[in-house]
Amino acid sequence: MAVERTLSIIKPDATKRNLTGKINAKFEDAGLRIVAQKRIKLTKEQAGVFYEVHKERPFYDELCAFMASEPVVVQVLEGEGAIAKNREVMGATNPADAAPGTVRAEFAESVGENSVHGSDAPETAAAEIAYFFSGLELVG
Ligand code: FUP
Repeated sequence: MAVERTLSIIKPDATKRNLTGKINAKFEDAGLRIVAQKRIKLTKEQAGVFYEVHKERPFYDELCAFMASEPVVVQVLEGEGAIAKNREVMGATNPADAAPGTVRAEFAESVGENSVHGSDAPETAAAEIAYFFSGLELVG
């Protein structure tokens, strides 16, 4: 399997509870390498652009407000099959459905406040990485 890069976000519910290190440990234990990382505070507009694909969904407004409510940690994870591996480590969107040991099973508070985001395909990974990082910031 090819080495990939994927965009990960540690969301406001998790940064607020000081869980960045615990979540990063799960990524690293799974063989994912954090090749770029920064803590930023999004505006609601910036969150809205990031989640544009969900614009028509009933939860869009609440989602954007939540993502702008506290700092987030945006990061690029690298590894063999990193996109699927990261989603495995994250667990299902709704923590009630997330497998034991996954980030969302252990830390997420609800389907909306679910601690982490991870890209779902190579095309979205490339676009999402470019939204937050310049090439100079990616040090593999
Ligand atoms: P995921 O790829 O697992 O993050 O899930 P989605 O792309 O389906 O959803 C993106 C985000 O929208 C979720 F992380 C949280 C939010 N969401 C809700 O708030 N309610 C829903 O019913 C579904 C998603």
